[in-house]
Amino acid sequence: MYDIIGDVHGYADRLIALLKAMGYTKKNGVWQHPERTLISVGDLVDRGTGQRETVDILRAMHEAGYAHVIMGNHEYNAVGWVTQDHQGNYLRPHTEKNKSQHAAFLAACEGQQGWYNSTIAWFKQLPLFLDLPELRVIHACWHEASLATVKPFLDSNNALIEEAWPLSGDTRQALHGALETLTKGWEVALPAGYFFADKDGHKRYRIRTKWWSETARSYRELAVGAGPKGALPTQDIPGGALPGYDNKKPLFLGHYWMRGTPHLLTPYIACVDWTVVEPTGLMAAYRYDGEQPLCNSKFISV
Ligand SMILES: [Mn+2]
Repeated sequence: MYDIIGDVHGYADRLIALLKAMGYTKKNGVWQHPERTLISVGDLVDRGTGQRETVDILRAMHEAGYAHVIMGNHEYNAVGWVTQDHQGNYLRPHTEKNKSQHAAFLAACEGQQGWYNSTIAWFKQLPLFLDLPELRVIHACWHEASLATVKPFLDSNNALIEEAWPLSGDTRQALHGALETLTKGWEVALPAGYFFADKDGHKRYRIRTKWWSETARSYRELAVGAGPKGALPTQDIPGGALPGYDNKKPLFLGHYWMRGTPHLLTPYIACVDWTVVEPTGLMAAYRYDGEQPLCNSKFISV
């Protein structure tokens, strides 16, 4: 069965510790388990000191058939950093904010042009999601309408086709919004005058939502992740309706900077990103053995 691991963000030492804790061993240079397949929810890069090592570990596992790796928003942005639209603009604008978010990866790639080119090419081949018989995996938001929008732009492995990349930055195209939703989540603009500062001190005027929630209605209840919740309005989000989830199969996500002891979001949804990037955070996984609903006791973390 499957071990689904959270965002690594270049913390290769924590990744290795988690692999060891789950009984994986390194043979012929490749981490592997005799009975289990690893699944990474993406976000391999940015922030930590083991950028290249993280990619090398997971790419080797992927290519040897011991792991699935899907695209996180950081891989999506890494491709966009070096890929231009039809007007010659980078898909990921080279602003100071974007540059600082990507700095650890770019620094690790300095003088490593061959490795960098090869890694970007590999990122482009990563599927946006997995829909296996037993489970689904996506980085941020399983949204049927967005999945339908991107479908004509996907290859048989659910990776974006080459022609889709230059179009993906065009905010007038439905493709752009759909990719943003799938990889970055369902975001909602705050009412005029409201903002919060994220963990890097950048002002944010939109919140990431608990898009799966069937009960929460207000901005404050629906906000997920970093940011002082107390600063958010208690009024309901106008129009209200969030996509929700159909619970047809267990779903695994990364992305959300969860804090505390790993636990399920709902009986059918597990986020495996428990914020390894912070000193008190965890590198976590969910060890899936076919159970429905999911179970809090199946999390493991280091
Ligand atoms: Mn992440």
